[in-house]
Amino acid sequence: MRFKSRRNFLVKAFSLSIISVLDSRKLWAKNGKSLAEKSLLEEILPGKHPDLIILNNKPWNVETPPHLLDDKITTGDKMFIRNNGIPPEQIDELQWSLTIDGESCSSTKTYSISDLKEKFKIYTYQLTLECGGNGRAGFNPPASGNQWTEGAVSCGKWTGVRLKDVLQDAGVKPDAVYIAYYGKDTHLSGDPEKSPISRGVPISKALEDESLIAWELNGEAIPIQNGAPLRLAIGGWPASVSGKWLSRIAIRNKIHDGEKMSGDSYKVPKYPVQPGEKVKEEDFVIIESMPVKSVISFPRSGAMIAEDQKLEVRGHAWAGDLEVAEMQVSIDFGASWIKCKLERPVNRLAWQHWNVELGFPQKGYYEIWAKATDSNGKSQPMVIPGWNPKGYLNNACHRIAIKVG
Ligand SMILES: Nc1nc2c(c(=O)[nH]1)N[C@H]1C(S)=C(S)[C@@H](COP(=O)(O)O)O[C@H]1N2
Ligand SMILES: [Mo]
Repeated sequence: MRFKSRRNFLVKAFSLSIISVLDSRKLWAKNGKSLAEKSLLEEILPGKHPDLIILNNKPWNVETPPHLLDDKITTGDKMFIRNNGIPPEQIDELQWSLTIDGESCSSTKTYSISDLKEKFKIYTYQLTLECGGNGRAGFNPPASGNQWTEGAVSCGKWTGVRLKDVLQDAGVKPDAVYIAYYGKDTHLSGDPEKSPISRGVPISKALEDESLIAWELNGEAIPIQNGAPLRLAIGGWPASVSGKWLSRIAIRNKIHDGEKMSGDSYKVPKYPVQPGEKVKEEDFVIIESMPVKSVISFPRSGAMIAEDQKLEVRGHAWAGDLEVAEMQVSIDFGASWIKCKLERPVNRLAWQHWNVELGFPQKGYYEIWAKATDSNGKSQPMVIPGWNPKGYLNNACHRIAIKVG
C-alpha cells in the first residue's frame, strides 16, 4: 500500500463497506469490479481470474490483488502477467524447439519438448517469481512504467528439466559468463527484427539446481500469457530473467547485451540517490537477488470483526536467494511487533507461509503491518526505501486496514 496516498488508502479500504471476514461470499460480492468488467476480462484473458487488476492491455500487464495470493501455491488463473511485447499467436507444443548456442557453447543443439522430456531428468520446484518493478506505485517522484502495487509476485510449482543439464549437454566452455534467453513474443512495433526482451543470468545462477526450463505449472500446461509451452523459471531474482515462450538460449562469453539489459532497465544506482536525481548510465548495476519481502493474503484490507473476535492473519514471505528467518506483524504502526509462526520453504527459492492470531485491545481502527527478516538479519523497511529512477525493489512493509467492533 502506498504511504504517500494515505487518505486514498483509507477511503479505498472502507468504501468496500461492511465486510465480515467470516463471510467470504459477502466479501467476494463487494469486489470493486462490475459483472461486465469481470466477464470482459474472462473473454479477453481466458483462464485468468476475473478479479485480477489490469494495468495495461498493450502489452498485457495484470496484477494479482493481495487477497488472491492466499493459496500456498499460486494457481495459473491468479498468476500475474507481465508482458513486454505480443505473445506468439500460434503455439504448437509438438513443433516447438529450443536451441542452445552462443560463443561459449561447445556445440549448437536443438531439442523438441519431447526430447527434453526423454533425455533429461524431470524436476519440480515451487519458485518465487517477483517482478523487479513490484511496488513501483509507491515511489515519489513517480517512476514511469507499470504502476504495480503488491501483486506482481507468484509462487507456482514448475516442472521441467534443469537448465544446467541442458546447457551441459550442449557443452559449457570455460569462458562462459552469462546465459541469454530469446522468446517467440514479438515487439509492439511489429518489427520482426526487434525483440521485446532478451535477458539472462550469470552462468553461476544458471547452473543452480533450481533453475528450470519448464513446460508445466502446477501439473498442467503453462497458461499462454505466462509463457506456454516452454519458459525459464528462475526463482529469487527479478522475474524478468525467467524468459517466456522460450526458443533459444545463448551461452555468452560476456554479460548479455540483449534488449532490456542496457540503459537503466532492471538496474538500480550503485549508491543511494536523492529522489528525482538523474543517474549516469555507468552508475547503474544489474539487479540480482531480490530483497526480503512479505504479503498479507488474509484478511483483505477493509475487513471488520467483532470486538471480542480473534483474527487469524496470514501470508507469505520470501528473500531472494536467502531464506526468511523471522516474520512479525504490528497493530500499532510499528511501535511494537508480534512474532508470527513461520514455515520453512518447501524447497529453496519458494516463498514461506506465515500466520498469527491477533487480538485487539479495544474497538476501533487498526492497521496491520507485516515485516519479514532474512537469514542475514535484514528486515523490510517500514517506509518506501531507496528511490531509484525506474522504481525497482520497493520492499516496504505491506499494510492492511481493519475495523474492530
Ligand atoms: N519472452 C518474454 N519473457 C518474459 C517477459 C516478456 O515480456 N517476454 N517478461 C518478463 C518479466 S519483466 C517478468 S516480471 C516475468 C513475468 O512472468 P509472468 O508474466 O509469467 O508472471 O516474465 C519475464 N519473461
Ligand atoms: Mo518484470
